[in-house]
Amino acid sequence: MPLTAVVFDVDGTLAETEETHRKAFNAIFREHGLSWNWGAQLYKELLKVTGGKERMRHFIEAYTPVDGRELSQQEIAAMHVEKTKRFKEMVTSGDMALRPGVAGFIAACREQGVRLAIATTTSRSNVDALLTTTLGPDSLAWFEAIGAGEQAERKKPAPDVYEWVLAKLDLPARHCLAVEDSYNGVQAALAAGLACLVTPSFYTEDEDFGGALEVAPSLEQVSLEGLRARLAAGQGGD
Ligand code: XBP
Ligand code: MG
Repeated sequence: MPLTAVVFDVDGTLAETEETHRKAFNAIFREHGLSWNWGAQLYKELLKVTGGKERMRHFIEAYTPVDGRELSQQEIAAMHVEKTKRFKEMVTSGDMALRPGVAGFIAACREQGVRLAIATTTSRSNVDALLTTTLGPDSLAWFEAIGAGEQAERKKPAPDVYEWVLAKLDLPARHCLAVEDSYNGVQAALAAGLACLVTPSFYTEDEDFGGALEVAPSLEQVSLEGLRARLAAGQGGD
């Protein structure tokens, strides 16, 4: 099948953002007088639940922290709004960089007429902050569909955000390739029918990526021409 569009995950795939997410969560917890502090080892476990609000709820239920039991869904949502604001400030004022090979791969897609899209569980405003900070203010327009947490009833590993993106692109899944860094992301892409290339990230490098088309250390090691040839020859699980 021809490769018509590439659909990128954001966190961990375009950039190593999860440490910034973790610090933003901890800052907001502190400001709310909560005694929670998510360390890297705990955060790795918590990342199995996608979505910041869902992760906070899971933390309260699975770890029963002191001060956690009385938090309502509304309070969690309000704290998450503050966390999103803090994350954006950290991204736009800090030294956030794209992962190696990402800018070149996106440029190659644009040069070769391969359409671009995003499928992420994070909030849309975080995507905008990351793209404009790293790729420039015009870059949002390069992506024909930006599916974010707001668009998906169920977050990854459910296929919802990919299905939303496919509908926006008006393309069948077999014409698209997903790029992900986590097994949750791979499952979402595969469940929506897309072939999936994986570039594992800091928090996901020891995960199992069964079903992926290819696993590469980063996009620096991946040739778009090679992928297009493989998919055209029907090696994408079509
Ligand atoms: C990323 C996530 C997100 C971020 C935090 O998963 O799970 O929840 O950790 O962002 P993916 P929010 O890379 O599969 O999109 O707090 O905005 O949810
Ligand atoms: Mg990811």
